[in-house]
Amino acid sequence: MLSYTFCVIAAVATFLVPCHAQDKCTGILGLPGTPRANELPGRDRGDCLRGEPGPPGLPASFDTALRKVLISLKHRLARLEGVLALNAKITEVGEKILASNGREVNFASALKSCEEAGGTLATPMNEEENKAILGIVKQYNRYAYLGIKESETAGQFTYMNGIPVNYTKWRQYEPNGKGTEKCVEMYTDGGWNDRKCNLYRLTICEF
Ligand code: MMA
Ligand code: CA
Repeated sequence: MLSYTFCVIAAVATFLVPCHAQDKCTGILGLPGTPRANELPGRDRGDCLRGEPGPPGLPASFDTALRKVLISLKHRLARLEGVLALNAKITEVGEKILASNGREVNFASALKSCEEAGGTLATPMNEEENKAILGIVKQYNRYAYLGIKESETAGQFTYMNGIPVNYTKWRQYEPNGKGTEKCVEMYTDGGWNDRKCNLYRLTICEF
């Protein structure tokens, strides 16, 4: 697969960058050289003349073996996800996986435990994700902190990376903290409220 990808990129690059000076063949790597028995193709300088064959490669059978490994890993992952979803340990929404440890802690601790697990606090980017997070909020019947914070400018809320939110689900009259409630909690109806960051709220992470 990788050698194929490389080949395509090299071919396109060769197509896009015509060679003007045959004596200055210093361009990008070119099309593969002719493979010898039990070797992967070498790589020549495709912007100009065919170059030297690449160094001896791995057996072509390696590619087939890697495909098999990938297929079995996919199966294994699908089964693990099935088990976790069946036991309501994870929720999959689009490309995201949501999970809670069931703990209620302050905002900083919730964020820390999500990050230590390789994720971040659940951050709804659209209605579908908000509903998926709401499912977990309802499961535990506890309000949850979201991965959203108020910036230095009161009333302006951003994702953890500082980018302003572009989807919101504020409840009526929210946000009303005007700089005094810098975190955001999700209620059991899915609506949002700006709230102080030192309360005990359900930890929901996204991965
Ligand atoms: C009310 C409402 C919220 C605010 C909290 C703070 C219970 O909800 O005014 O917007 O965040 O009070 O306690
Ligand atoms: Ca509020």
